[in-house]
Amino acid sequence: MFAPASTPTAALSALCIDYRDAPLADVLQDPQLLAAFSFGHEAARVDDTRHVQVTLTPLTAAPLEVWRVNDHVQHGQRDGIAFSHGSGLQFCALELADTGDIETVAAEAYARFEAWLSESLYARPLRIWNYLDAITEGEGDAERYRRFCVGRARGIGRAQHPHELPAATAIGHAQRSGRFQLYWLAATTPGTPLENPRQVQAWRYPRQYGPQAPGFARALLPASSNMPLLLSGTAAVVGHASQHDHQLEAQLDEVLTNLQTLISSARTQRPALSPALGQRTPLKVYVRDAAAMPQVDALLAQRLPGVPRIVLHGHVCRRELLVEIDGCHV
Ligand code: 3EB
Repeated sequence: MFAPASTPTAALSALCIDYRDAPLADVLQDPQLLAAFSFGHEAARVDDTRHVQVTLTPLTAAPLEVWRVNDHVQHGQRDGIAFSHGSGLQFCALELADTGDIETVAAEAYARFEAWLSESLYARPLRIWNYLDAITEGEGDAERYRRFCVGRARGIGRAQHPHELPAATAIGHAQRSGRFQLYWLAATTPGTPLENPRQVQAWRYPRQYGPQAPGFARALLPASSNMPLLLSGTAAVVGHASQHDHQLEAQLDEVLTNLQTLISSARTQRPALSPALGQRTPLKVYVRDAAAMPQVDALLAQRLPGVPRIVLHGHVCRRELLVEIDGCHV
C-alpha cells in the first residue's frame, strides 16, 4: 500500500495562534509560519511579507503573535498586497498612506481587498483587522470611524449577506502614524459567522451610530474543527448601546461577559471547544488611556489567570468605550 500525496484539504486546515517570546528572526525560519506580528513603534524592519508591525504601544515588551499552519507556507507580494498561504488558508496585509480622508482611503483599501478575493482561491474572508489614526476625531457623521464605515462599504461595492460576514476589529492608533493598516485571514472554505444574543447585530446598528452600519459578525467559526473560534473586537456594548459610561472595571466585566457568551454560543455548534476562556484563548486588549493599562492588566490577571494577553494602547471607535478585546479560542 502506498500513501497518497499529502495535500491537506481545507477540511483539515489547522491554524495555531499563540504569543511567543522569541526573536523575530527565529520565528521567521519556520516554514509553517503564516504570519508574525510585533507590536509597538520599534520597527523591526525585516524583509519578509509574513511579518506585520502593528503600531500600537504595548504595556510591557510584548511577545510576538505567531500564526502557524500544518503545511508548508508560500509567501510573496502582488499588487501591493503581502500574502502567505498554506493549509487552505491565506493571510494578506495591505497598508495605505492615510491622506486624512479616511473614507477615500478605506474605499481604496476595500476595493483592493474585494478585487483580491474575487481572483483568489482563498475567497472567503474569515477575520479582518483595521488599524487607523484618530478613529474618534470629528463630530457626528464626520467622525472618522463613521467615514471609515462609509468608505469600507463603498469599496466592497456590493451588498453583503449576513452569512458571509467575517469577524473583525477596528481600532484607532493612539499615536498618529499616517498609515491605514488592514490585514485579513481568508480560506478556501467559508466559515460560520456567529452573533451575540446580548447584542444587536452590528450590521443592524441604528442610524444614530452613523450613516453606514459596520459589516462584521461578532465571531466566526471556521469550517475546520482544527481552527480556533475567531472573536471580533468586543466592547461593553449591550443591545446597541455602550454600557457603564467611562467606568473601566464595569466595562471590562461587560466585555468578558460578551466574550463568554460568544464562546457558549459557539459550543452549541462545536462542543469540543473549551467551555470558558483559558490557556488557549490568547487575547489582545485595547485600552484607550495609557494610564489605565496597568489597571486593566491587573484586573485581567485576577479575572482570567492563565489566559495569555497582550495589552495595547488603542482607541475604541466610540469615545465612551474604554476597552475592547479580541482574540481566538480553542
Ligand atoms: C462594537 O461592538 C465595537 O467596524 O469592523 C468592533 C469590531 C467594532 C469591529 C468594525 C467595530 C468593528 O460595535 C466596534
